[in-house]
Amino acid sequence: MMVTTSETTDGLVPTVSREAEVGRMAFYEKARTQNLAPLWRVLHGLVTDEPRSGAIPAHWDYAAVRPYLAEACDLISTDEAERRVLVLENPGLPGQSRITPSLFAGLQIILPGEVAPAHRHVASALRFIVEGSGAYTAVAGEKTVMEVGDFVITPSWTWHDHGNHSDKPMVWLDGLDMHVVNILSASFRENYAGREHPVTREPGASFAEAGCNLLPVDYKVASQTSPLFSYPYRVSREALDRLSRARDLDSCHAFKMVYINPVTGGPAMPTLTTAIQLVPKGFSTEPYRSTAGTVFSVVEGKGDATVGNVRFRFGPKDHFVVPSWVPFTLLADEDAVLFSYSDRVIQEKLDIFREVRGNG
Ligand code: GTQ
Repeated sequence: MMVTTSETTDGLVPTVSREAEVGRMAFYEKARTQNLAPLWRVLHGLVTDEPRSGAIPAHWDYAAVRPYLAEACDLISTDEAERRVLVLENPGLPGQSRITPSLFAGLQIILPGEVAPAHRHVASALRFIVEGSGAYTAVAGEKTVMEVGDFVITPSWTWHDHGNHSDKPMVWLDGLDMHVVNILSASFRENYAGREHPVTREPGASFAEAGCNLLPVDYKVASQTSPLFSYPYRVSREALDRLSRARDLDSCHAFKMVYINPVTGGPAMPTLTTAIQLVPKGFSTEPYRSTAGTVFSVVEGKGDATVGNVRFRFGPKDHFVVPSWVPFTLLADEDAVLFSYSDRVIQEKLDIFREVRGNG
């Protein structure tokens, strides 16, 4: 057999004669009949030199998105839709309901008088409130009223319904881990027999139990998810404000706090890292990249974000995504507060998380 060499992206590799190639193709086809496939044809696409997420930097201006949410309300009720959500789809991953390969993001809108019926699923959800005031989410029999900037958790396999008794529409960002659950083939879901799950606990019960640096004596940890399912914005905003006076800022993150489970000291959710950060007026963050693709929801302030080669303005209620391994910076013209979530906690559990600070 005549063997020559040629230049490819992998460097100098042997090429084969046409005759040998025909022989190999016949072998591949024959092997397929036995459910066998040659690794050498796909190896470097499977075990890549660097993360190749397919996701690209993208942003959703709220002024552009909001009319679509309104139009969705004209077209379908919450009852019919079950959850009236417009998915924030990464343009690099069209038709897959993904903002990154592992993360789901959507904007859910619920009108006055509507109830999103009770169901439960293995996938965990986070809500980050974007617009409105006074609608509630009920988790495992406890209702909590939601305000802009609140972070609310729906732990895995807990009954939850959402309702709006206020006089204005309510919009929140949904972040779910269902793509991770699905890749592990571990998804279950079921509807509750009624529309709303019965309320069995006082509002504020979870906060009393776990939110005051106190725990009931002999408290048993029942799950890895925080028993505090609501983290009100007024509390996190004040923490950021005080922190900004008490600590030096971080060159890449300014003042960034992760939401924790107060019982374990670990992350608030077992599959999603959630954070709130303050970038003070005039501050520009140093370039930062990590293997954890991250979704941002802007609460306050305006500025410029540069994500890879894409530069855009951000302002309140806007959303954007920084894919894995893409360097980004934030420059705030006004004190800016941003919520974010990623799959970092999963990567840390698996010892595969990597980050680079600065122009490394
Ligand atoms: O509110 O339960 O955006 O089950 C996607 C799936 C929201 C929810 C979503 C869901 C929900």
